[in-house]
Amino acid sequence: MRKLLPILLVSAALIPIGVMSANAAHGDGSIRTVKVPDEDRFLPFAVTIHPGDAVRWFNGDSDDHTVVSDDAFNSAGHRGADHLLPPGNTFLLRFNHPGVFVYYCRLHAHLDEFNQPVAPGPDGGIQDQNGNYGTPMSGVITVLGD
Ligand SMILES: [Cu+2]
Repeated sequence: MRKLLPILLVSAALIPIGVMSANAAHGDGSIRTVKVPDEDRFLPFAVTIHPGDAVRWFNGDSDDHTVVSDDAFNSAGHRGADHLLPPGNTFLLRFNHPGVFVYYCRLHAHLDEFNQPVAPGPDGGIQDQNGNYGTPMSGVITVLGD
């Protein structure tokens, strides 16, 4: 018993750590939702996932939006993505390796000379009764590494 006890203690300590690191390194195929609420933005703006997970965009607004890849920055795949998202529709992308996926709506933002999404002016972006806050309709997905 004197020799067995330390082995049992070490084993008990290692099991939870092994489970935790396995979850951190690999996605479980879960799906995170990014919603377009009743205004020109993606909610939440930033989503962090693991390889193997997916993101589903849902347009809960009353007009068209798009999910467009900012190819100058994207390293998580899906370069060239340009998907129309009509009201009530969903669009899903699965991410299989680490990196970032920076995206914007080409109807409510555009890229400047540095490939940064910028607001479209007074006709789009997040607005209140007094006008435009100057916020481009954009977002970022971060796919964590191992
Ligand atoms: Cu839009």
